[in-house]
This record gives sequence, C-alpha cells and structure tokens, in this order.
Amino acid sequence: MLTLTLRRATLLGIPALLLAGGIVAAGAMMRSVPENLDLALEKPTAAGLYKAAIAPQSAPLTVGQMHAWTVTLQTANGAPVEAAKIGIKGGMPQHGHGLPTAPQVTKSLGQGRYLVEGMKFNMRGWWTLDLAIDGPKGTDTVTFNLVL
Ligand SMILES: [Cu+2]
Repeated sequence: MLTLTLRRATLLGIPALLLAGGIVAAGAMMRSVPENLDLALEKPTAAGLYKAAIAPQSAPLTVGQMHAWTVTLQTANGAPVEAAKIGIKGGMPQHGHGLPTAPQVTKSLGQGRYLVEGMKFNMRGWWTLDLAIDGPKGTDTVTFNLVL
C-alpha cells in the first residue's frame, strides 16, 4: 500500500515538475522577443526577384481567430506579378512550432494581389510568415516577422 502510494506520488510529481518548468520556460521565451526584428510588411524577396507585401484584412490582429490576408507581389521594378504560386508557412522560431492552420492562397484579386485565407495565430509572441513564390521571374522566398 505504501509502495503504491509512493509510486503514485512519483508518477504525479514528475509531470507536475515538468509542467512547472515548461511554464517558466514559456515565460522566459515570451520576454525575449528580439528587439531588432525587421517588422516591415513590405520587402524584397531573398534573391531580389520580387517585392512582396502582406496585409491583414482586418486589424487589430486577434489571437485565436481565423483571418484573411492580402499578399501583393511585384517585380523588382514594381510591375504587378500575376499567376504566381505562393506557398505559405510560418511559426514561432522561439517555440519550435508552426502555424496551427494551413493557410492558402484562395483567389487572385488582380493587380498582383492574392487573397490568403485560413491564417490563425494561437499564441502571443514572435511569429514568422514564410512565402515561397513561384512566378514568371523564377522561384524566391521572403520571410516576414510579426509580433502579436
Ligand atoms: Cu508558440
């Protein structure tokens, strides 16, 4: 009986300690969002083939709700880029997890604008949004930083 009680205490105690440690670690990570993040929502792509901009369709951004975004894609010279394929990934670099949903471009809005639906952020903190662009000038990527 005593053995059983001890074993149960151990089984319950270890997860409780891990949980407490996790909460402390999460608190530390929330405080340490890098101060010099580039928060620009419009920037050249990594290889300079395009200029990309992202904009939420409603503001302020809320945690835990689905929202739509617009991606605007231009050539380096500022001409709208039509008929590009845009893949969207993202996550929280400090937490090692991705987006809780799988947002997708659902519509071309014309003038190089694309509708992205299904975006959701389930935590506050530093998020990245990574676009993989496959367009007439070639493939390129761009990463945006968001702090919620
Ligand atoms: Cu997180």
